[in-house]
Amino acid sequence: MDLTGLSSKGRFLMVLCIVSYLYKSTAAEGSCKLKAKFNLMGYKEVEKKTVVIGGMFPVHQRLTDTDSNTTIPPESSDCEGFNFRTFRWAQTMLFALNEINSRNDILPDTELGYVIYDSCFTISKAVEGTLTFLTGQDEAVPNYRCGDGPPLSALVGAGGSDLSIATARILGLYYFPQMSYASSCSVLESRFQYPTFLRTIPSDEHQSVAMAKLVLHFGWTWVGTIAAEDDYGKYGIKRFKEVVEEAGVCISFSETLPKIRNPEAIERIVQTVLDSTAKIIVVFSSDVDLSPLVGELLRNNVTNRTWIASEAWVTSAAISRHPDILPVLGGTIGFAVKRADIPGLKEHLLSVTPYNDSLTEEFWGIVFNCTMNYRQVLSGMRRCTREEMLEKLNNTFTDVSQLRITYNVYKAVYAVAHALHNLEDCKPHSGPFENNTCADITKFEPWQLMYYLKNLRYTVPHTGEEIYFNNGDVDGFYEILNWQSESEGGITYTHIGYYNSTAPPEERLIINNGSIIWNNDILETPRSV
Ligand code: TCR
Repeated sequence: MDLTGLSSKGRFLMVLCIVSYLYKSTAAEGSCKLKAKFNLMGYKEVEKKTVVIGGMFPVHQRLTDTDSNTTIPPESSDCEGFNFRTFRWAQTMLFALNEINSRNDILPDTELGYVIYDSCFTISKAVEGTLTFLTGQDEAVPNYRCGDGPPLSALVGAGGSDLSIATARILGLYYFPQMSYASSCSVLESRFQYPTFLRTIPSDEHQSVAMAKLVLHFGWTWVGTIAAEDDYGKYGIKRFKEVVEEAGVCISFSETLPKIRNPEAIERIVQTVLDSTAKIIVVFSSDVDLSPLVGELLRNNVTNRTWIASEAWVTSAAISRHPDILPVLGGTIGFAVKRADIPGLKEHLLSVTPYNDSLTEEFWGIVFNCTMNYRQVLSGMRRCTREEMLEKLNNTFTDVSQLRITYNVYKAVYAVAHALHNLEDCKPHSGPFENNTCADITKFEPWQLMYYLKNLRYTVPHTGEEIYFNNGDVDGFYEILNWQSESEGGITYTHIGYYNSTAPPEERLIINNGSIIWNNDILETPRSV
């Protein structure tokens, strides 16, 4: 394949063409077409060395259906279903980068730039983004990167475990570090298969065991399970079942939530729940995959059950802010990763404008039901006035009360920055590499950064939490939350205990039974049948 030919085509595309000299061969041709819709790039042009960090977030929820017409060249699919929660995660990466760039004690002589991809909750998009990132092209040709711009450091992403499993296999080939904030699946523990994967979210090995311990704690012996049709759901439930079955608990039913819209399958699951005598139901799923089932449970008014929530939906506004959710899901108990307050983040989120990039433009249009696109105005849509105010809204994007995965994103960006800092800070002749050499921040190899990530220990700003990776993983710690009714008829997540995988076995699960309010506002622990 003629690689030079490819680069001269100038098909490298940016949404924000801030990085004019980043890819000389293409920028020289002045071809900055707006084609790769969901890539954001940028760094300030200052007299500093620059390193680029990649980010990948599932900002859209799915691919748009495309017809399989093979008479025209195929194009990369579009995405739809803008998700405010995951867009907050992406914005948090920008916030953390700004914070780091304005500090003098981390990377004082180096500026961090970024490239952010939307993985659209889809493996193919995640793979496409990874290849684009590695190659610097909008065409995914591995092993090739045009121009000799700033070095790439690590990829923060990719979202769900099934996406990270795919991207980690590609990145692993190049020994390129990946720092995940949400991919918790236990299979990602294997350094043999995923040599350069690290994460700031604990492995689900801990969560599955914690859920099993919770079931045993209440003396339940008959439970139903529901899992998302992905690695997160399948492996999470598998491990849970292993532990409870060993302790003599029986599984009444095991259902799988479809990934692709399938109302009949959802109705069947509701019927199974209704027909079963099991009153305790464990659900390992993301909120996106669980939503259709919740809608159907509400329609059928399925009450009198106790739902056990995995981390991915326990504090999801998409589920808990449903009107009339209380009779159905009130009393839910679930596991949540550490929460934090991040000073300044709210202001950053409120400062987003529709002019930043294509994602903020789309966000603005959805939130204010208007458009910036003159063609759409001509076809009758309301034009955005610029007077719209984010401050006045109260939505998931600007809600900073449950910063959990968001906090993991923050920690992940800081981890990469600290590792880069240590790499730059290396003392000549006493470096860790062959013959005591150091790496050069302007042209280091991915494996050299991997060395610093593996040996990293740093303290997170504002919270003081100490982060280090044990074979790529962090310790298993979860807060246990209970969905209780709020005065205005909504739901509050009440803290009823925690699970700490590093404590001695009998002290790992701590629950204050007395503080729990079960479904239907009952105070007595429900029985499993
Ligand atoms: N791990 C899941 C994905 C996921 C998620 C979330 C998605 C987690 N938490 C919150 C949306 C919202 C935890 C996985 O696939 O590994």
